[in-house]
Amino acid sequence: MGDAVGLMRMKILLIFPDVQDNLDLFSKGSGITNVVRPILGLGKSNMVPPLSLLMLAAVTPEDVEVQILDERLESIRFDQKADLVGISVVTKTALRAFEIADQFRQRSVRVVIGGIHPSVLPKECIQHADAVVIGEGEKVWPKLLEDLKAGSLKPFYYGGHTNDPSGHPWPKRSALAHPDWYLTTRIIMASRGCENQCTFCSCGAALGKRYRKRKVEDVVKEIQSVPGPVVHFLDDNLGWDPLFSKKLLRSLIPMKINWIGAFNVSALQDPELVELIAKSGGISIDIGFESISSQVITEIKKDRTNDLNQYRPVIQRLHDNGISIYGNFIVGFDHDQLTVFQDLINFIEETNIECPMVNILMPYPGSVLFRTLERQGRLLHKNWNYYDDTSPCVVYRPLNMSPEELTQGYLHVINSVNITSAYARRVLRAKTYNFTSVFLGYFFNAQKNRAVKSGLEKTSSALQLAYSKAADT
Ligand code: B12
Ligand code: SF4
Repeated sequence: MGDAVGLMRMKILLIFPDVQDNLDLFSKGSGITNVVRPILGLGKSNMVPPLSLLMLAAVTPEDVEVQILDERLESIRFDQKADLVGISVVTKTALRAFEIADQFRQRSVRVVIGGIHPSVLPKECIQHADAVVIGEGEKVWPKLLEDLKAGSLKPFYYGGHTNDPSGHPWPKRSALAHPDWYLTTRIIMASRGCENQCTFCSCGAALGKRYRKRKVEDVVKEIQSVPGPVVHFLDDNLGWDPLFSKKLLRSLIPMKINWIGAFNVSALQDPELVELIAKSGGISIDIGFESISSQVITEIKKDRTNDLNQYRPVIQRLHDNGISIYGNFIVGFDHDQLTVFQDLINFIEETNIECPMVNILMPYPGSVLFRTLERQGRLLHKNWNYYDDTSPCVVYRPLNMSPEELTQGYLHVINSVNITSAYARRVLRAKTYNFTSVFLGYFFNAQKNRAVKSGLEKTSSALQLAYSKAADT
């Protein structure tokens, strides 16, 4: 394994593993999307390509051949020639990533693993890899490749979370085997990191707690260079620095684009910002409401951005400006009672949030929540396949309800709010009629409903196991 790679042109294969991906609008197998996809020319499509691998491809030296294989779109040929395989891993894909890594290593191909899961659990991941990258990849990747060439690959590389993203090259979209199979490759990250420290969230372990911005001019140029129907900003929070947000939005106005992105509630309290969102082509905004209980907001340390009294005015302001809402909510917090489900349904119906994204609380490794539940002995298992916040599977023991009650309550919410008739009703009332956002919203709601049902079938045996374990203890 320590051999130097020869003088031939080095070939790297970067892999994004497949597991059922509930948030991807066009994931395999949905009846209506199968009909609509070819009409729209989308092929066998998923929503967006993996930015992590596009960034690694961008910092790969020119003399190295690099190709991105998205397993969600095509199968892996394990007999293909590669000097190195790099795999990007979130917790939900960890076990599949290990299988892929093991297969390549059996064929003497060296494997590097990176992403949020290995950054948090490097010792677990090194069991299946020749090297693990902890933190961001841009700075260490070229060094790692040099070490590989010299035959001195190290087990761990530390990329940190403080790189200045304005120094990064643009994502290398040409490394994608099938760019036209995605809904859009116009994915843009204008900033990195989030300074909030919400206890359930593991974003800090992924891109750090320091908010770092790119130059607005550079972001604008990147958008201009990529065609596509809609720009998808992948930033954790586009609203953290209002001066930066407003400068960016003003620069987008002349471009006449449609875009979607995430903002926090407190940023959206500013009417000027909301007007700029509308003028610059913001059609749907993703908001982390998380809960409508003040006790929960305090429990999860989200008071800094989430003032419950502002939820309704902010929603109204967005709707008045023709902007639709992806509203994120979580059920199963320690302060949640059995009433949480119906309360949430009522709130969503009253406020007409078009795309409610209600999930069961998921203790992702890297979050404060994970460490707390582990310490309290409340994790039911660590089978990463079920660490998926859009699945109906509960992986911990909730405080005021049983895991089964949490699953049933969650299903009740999904079956009430993510059905097409409820979606249409909310859009009509909110009067947010932008064609693209209505189209995306329709698929989002349908997909969420379908994904939960198929997830339930797949996970029912695991659920039974987890629930009986919970009942025993
Ligand atoms: C945008 C986004 C999405 C988008 C797009 C995902 C995509 N196709 O790329 C959508 C909405 C589709 C999505 C889906 C999901 N997401 Co998401 N997503 C994000 C978000 C906001 C940004 C990800 C991103 O593009 N970052 C930009 C790139 C450049 O950073 P990066 O991915 O971390 O990669 C860097 C390093 O990690 C490292 N690296 C990464 N991979 C590799 C590989 C190698 C070989 C090397 C050397 C280095 C390396 O180098 C990269 C460059 O610096 C993050 C939050 C965050 N702050 O990270 C959540 C986040 C990654 N998502 C999360 C989750 C849970 C999911 C879903 C599982 C949700 C679901 N239940 O379906 C799915 C899984 C999708 C998948 N298969 O990965 C969690 C993961 C938590 C965890 N521990 O697993 C995060 C952290 C948010 C959270 N709630 O905490 N997601
Ligand atoms: S939930 Fe949102 S605001 Fe809270 S830490 Fe995560 S990214 Fe930041």
